[in-house]
Amino acid sequence: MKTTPNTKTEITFEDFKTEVLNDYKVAVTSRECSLLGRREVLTGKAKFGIFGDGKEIPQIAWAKAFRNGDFRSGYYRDQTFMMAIGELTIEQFFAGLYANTDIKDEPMSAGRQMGGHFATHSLDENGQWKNLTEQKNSSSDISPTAGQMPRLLGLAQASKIYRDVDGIDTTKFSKKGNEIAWGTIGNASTSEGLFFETINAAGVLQVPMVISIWDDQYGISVHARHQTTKENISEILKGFQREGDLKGYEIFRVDGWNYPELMDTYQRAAKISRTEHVPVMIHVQELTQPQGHSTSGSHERYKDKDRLKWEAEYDCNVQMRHWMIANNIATDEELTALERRIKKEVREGKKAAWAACINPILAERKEALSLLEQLAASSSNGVFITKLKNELESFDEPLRRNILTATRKALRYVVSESSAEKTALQNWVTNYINTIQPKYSSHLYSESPQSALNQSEVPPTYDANAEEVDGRVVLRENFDAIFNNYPESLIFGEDAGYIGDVNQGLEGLQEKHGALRVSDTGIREATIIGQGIGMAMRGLRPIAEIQYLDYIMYALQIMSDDLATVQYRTKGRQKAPLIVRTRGHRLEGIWHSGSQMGGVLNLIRGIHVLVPRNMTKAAGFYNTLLDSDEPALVVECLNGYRLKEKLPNNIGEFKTPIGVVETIRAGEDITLVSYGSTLRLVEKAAKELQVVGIDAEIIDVQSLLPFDLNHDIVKSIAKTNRVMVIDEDVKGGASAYILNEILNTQGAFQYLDSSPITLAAKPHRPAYGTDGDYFSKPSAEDIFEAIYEVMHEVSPSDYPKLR
Ligand SMILES: Cc1ncc(C[n+]2csc(CCOP(=O)(O)OP(=O)(O)O)c2C)c(N)n1
Ligand SMILES: [Mg+2]
Repeated sequence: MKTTPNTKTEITFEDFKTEVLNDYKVAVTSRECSLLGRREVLTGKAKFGIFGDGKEIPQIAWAKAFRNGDFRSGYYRDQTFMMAIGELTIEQFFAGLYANTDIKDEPMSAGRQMGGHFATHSLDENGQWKNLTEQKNSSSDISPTAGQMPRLLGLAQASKIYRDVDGIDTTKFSKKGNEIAWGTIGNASTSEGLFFETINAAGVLQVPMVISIWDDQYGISVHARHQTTKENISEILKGFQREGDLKGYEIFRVDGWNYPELMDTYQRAAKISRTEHVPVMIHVQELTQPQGHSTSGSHERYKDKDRLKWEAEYDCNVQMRHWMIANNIATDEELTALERRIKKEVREGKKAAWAACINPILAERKEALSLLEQLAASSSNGVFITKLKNELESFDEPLRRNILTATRKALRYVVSESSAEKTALQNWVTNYINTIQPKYSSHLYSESPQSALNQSEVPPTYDANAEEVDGRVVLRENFDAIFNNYPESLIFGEDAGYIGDVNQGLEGLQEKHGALRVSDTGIREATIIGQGIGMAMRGLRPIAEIQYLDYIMYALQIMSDDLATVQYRTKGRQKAPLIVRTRGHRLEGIWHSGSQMGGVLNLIRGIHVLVPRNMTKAAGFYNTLLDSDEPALVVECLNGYRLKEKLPNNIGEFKTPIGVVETIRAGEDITLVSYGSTLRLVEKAAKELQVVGIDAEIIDVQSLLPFDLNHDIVKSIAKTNRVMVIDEDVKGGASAYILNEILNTQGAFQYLDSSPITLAAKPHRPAYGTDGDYFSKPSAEDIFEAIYEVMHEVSPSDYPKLR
């Protein structure tokens, strides 16, 4: 069904006709899918539908300019484009609508995302890179409007890096940086900050990015007058137009129903962007929504008669049809016949997709029904079980939920019976859940051999007379080794380039490794992450630096919605092994001492969260991560850069393992669990406690996500029978997460002789100054007294009340 870009320089009118007719065929096929798709939702076979109707013709033009190796980062309106590049068949379109969980039938997300969220496979079934230069690529869509923009920047920047940085093996990723990253966004979504942040950054970076704005004047029901100044996005972005030596954008404006002009515009845009690495904006105006926004409502509620009339007339497919007839490409009758054939084809495709989706479930139900029947025959509660069976049998279109509801409930009726039939059903249910659950839950993290969890520890080693250096020097030496060992690695962030980061962990490295690999960025945290996501998706190994943990809030949405879900939402067919480097915890005041770890932990499942207590540990984490294929956040201790550490002699080689805790002090009376900067206070308190006869064991968590995979903490608690978790987050934040892991996941409750305690910061933001810190975060005295109090409760005579 693909469009066939004509590469011959001279074509006959017959060739031209064939090509145009084929384009029309794709547009009409896509439209039929939208129309029938909506019906499938309204009749209940599919849950929700959001379609590409009214945006077909510009996408045909775009597809013709799109080449192998190029990338798309778009949104839910792009089904025609996906069809035109040959990456979405009719059957796959409906498989997405039905949430078919088989990735062979539903390659976009294996049913995890609603229809209209498109993707191609960058990885094979073993999680290894395919050759991206030999295929057309689409990064996987997300629903938050404009959330596709930050990633788009990185996808485009990768071409620049591949073109301009020597020494990278580009075989699978780039041909001389000639790839364009193509973005799409709706007119209303250009109101989002992420859009403006990305547009500015791409203008600064001068990357090959072409962004199409599909303008249908609405964002659901809200008209452009409430969205965009002057109701015209390209008008207000005019200042970005490049002029003479002043670099900027090339901006085009074109009507979305004008087939020949669209063809011309997209070819011109591609040429400029591909050869000159200039960002291009194409404002595609006068588009329509023939069926309204989505299946959730009708547009007659908010569009007046004139608008609806205009939309019917300027429907891009209708306009193309007129143009074809006017230019003798086809007759009305020929087109009507073609449209009829397509209607039939789409109906058949839909039927086939439904069969592929429902047949496995019907087979599963058959097994369940037979087991239920046998159980009913053997049970004294047979009547009730038969009722469940009949109910399950009555569904014309059963869900897996129906199968499990019936079988699980049936087991309740035989709870005090014992029979072979019961055992058979018990085993079947357990097996069924074990087989089906991964369809919905696999690939939150990498399941490939390069998973971070498969990396083993390589301890740092030291010369006998190893030098004591500032912590930042360990990091700097290690980053230097990383840039030597991994030509595809690069780091960027605010002040990360010229001065080598605000704490000098990259001192001198820009001079050594070049301004493309160690670079300064604008102050724009979300798109710093986006740069990283996009480049990581194209085979590079970016390290994105967020200057302070406090400011990760600006980036957290994109980390949560995009980065954390890449593997999950593609069922392991795309990855973005981005390392996010930041620094945090104790320094000064409300905006430079944040410890919003509870929020971070809860929002970014899918990204490893590592909290090294010193710079050697941090460097070891970077080394581990670069040998793995997963994203991670590394939070360095803001107050640790000037503390002395011995310089290892195996820089660039030692590795801190992920998900492994370290006992940094052995003790008998209580287990203290903490991480990062707080550990130094915990160690101080432990020393002072020793003086009064309390012997504390200290465990450094190091890795919050994943958490203590070997369950070493519970082993310590089995010995001490007491536990306290100490951190700088608010109560109920990270300390609650840690305690839940210890008590529930590790089952430590059974060993406890005292109530488990969490010691955290005050609920307000940390106040400025040394006393501000003392009265906001747990101090060594707070820690001492909290532990002493536990021991006082155990033995008031040994530990009389302090105050
Ligand atoms: C961040 C965010 N806010 C709100 C929504 C709900 N929403 C989905 S689509 C949409 C309107 C988008 O309009 P526009 O960008 O013009 O695209 P169109 O659907 O018109 O093609 C809204 C508000 C969302 N998905 N994400
Ligand atoms: Mg719109």
